[in-house]
Amino acid sequence: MAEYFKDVKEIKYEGPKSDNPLAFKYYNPDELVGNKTMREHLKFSVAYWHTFTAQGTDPFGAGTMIRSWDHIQDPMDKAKVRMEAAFEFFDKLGVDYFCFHDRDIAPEGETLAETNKNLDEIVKIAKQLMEDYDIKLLWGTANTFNNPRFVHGAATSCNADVFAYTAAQIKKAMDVTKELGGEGYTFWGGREGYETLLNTDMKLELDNYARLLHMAVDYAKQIGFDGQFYIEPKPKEPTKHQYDFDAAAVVAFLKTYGLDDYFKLNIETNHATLAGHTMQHELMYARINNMLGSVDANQGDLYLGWDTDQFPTDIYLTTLVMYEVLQAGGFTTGGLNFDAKVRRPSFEPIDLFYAHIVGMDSFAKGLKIAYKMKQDGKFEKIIADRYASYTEGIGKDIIEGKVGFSELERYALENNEIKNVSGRQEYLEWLLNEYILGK
Ligand code: XUL
Ligand code: CO
Repeated sequence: MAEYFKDVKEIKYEGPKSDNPLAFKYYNPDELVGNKTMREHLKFSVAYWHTFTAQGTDPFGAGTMIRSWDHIQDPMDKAKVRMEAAFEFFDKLGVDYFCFHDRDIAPEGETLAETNKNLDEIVKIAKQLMEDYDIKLLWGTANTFNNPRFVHGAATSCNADVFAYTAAQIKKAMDVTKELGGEGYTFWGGREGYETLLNTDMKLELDNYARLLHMAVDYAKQIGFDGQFYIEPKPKEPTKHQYDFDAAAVVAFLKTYGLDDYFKLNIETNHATLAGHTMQHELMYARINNMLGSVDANQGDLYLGWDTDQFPTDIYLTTLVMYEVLQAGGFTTGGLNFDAKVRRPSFEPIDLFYAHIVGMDSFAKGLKIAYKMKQDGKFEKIIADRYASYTEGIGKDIIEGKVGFSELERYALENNEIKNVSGRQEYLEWLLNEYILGK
């Protein structure tokens, strides 16, 4: 097999003193953090679409990426070579997982049947490479947003033919995910939303979205696919308003339609930011609803209002993400998928390595800090103390449902002195700094 990234050898752990940007300083895959190795805690995955399919286009300019398969004209030949290159990349980087959309890995044909045939051919190659390199599929998904047929949405399109096409495409993507032993399957509703309410039957669209998800649940049972289903919230972009707005909206939607037993959330940092939340907020909301499933690891730009999908380098962010993941008991089926792309001017193949290495090291460092925070239990104790009034007296009666308005009125009328204590935010930020900066 040809070598596609000739300038790069296997990326190794060299420790914090190393100044080699093609080595890990913090990610030491077999190092134990508690009773799990870093590799088991972090479950890194590469996103096929950004790293292998995308060419660096933006709304104002053409692709810039230089890739060793650029010269190949035939789309199927290109897809095959790209797949081989991808596995060489996963292997050299030392990740155990990847994620893909059906259309990232194989080109569309003239008809759905031809498209499915193309997909089958590439999946066969992927399956063999997965075995050869011992790489697993974190999750699969269907791209039901790019083709112009999805102009009005996919499951939420006003056009029933598009709904049918969407169902057929997702059915196939689930087959393929099962075939490759995928640990999960993600639904990201890129165009499941609206541009204007003046032409939108919101009730029908939401009902139809739920109908499609129920069909997916039924089909998973039918074929014996036991991977985890995820919904990935995002408030907008490409659609003006997307129904899977944020974790809270998705949890409410799943509960409303009786789907909550079958889905968890795949939370993405830049989507949280677009919804006006911190990533920690989104993760915590999912966690307290037992729905924290997987993470699309990236970060946005403070000065840009769109989904920039940058590689995560902010240690405050990676620490707080891993703190929530540890609080949730760690990943089971999910992991950290780098849904991130190199900047358009970072067009050389080596930039793909620099980008993933800094992302992996940032998360490894974040894991270690978060583990120490959790082990020390200082933040948990501060929170427990803050709510101590609910562990005794009237607070306990409220929690246990022993009192109603009348009893509480009697209590309040007699309790003429309410005492509050400081929330200590600045102290807590100092404490977080203590962990992040280290002694
Ligand atoms: C888009 C996005 C998607 C999903 C998978 O913003 O995050 O790539 O992760 O469809
Ligand atoms: Co994503």
